Amino acid sequence: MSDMQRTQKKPRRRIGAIIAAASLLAAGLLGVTSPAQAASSDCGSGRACAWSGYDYGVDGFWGWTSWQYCYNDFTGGSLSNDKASSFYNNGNAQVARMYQYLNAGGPYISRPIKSGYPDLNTVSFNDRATSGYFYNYIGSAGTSFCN
Ligand SMILES: [Ca+2]
Repeated sequence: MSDMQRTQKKPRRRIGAIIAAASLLAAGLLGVTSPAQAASSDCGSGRACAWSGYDYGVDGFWGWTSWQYCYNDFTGGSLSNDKASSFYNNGNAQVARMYQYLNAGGPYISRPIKSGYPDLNTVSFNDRATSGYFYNYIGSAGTSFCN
């Protein structure tokens, strides 16, 4: 990469950060209840859900997915793997996790019931998730029960 390309890239990154900060501020001004409402309308009670876009929405190309117990591999589904940007646990009893690799492999993120991450960048997990589980079903990872 030439020096010129490098200097051209920096301002663009800064503008991106400013836009991100501005949209976080706008989201705050609109009220903290809106992401939860979006989640509860899409994500059925007792399920954990992951969306391709931020704030529990789709990104316009990829979709979203949900599971009642566990889901070994998002690949081939409407969300697909390495696409999740938001995550909500609408379960009624257990912590929900998403893992970076299939069959509960690699690093993971967790949410207690009735809570989520509207932006998975905040936990360094954007576009990384490949499998998802409620806590009591992690032991079933890799079995056909979770396919
Ligand atoms: Ca995404």
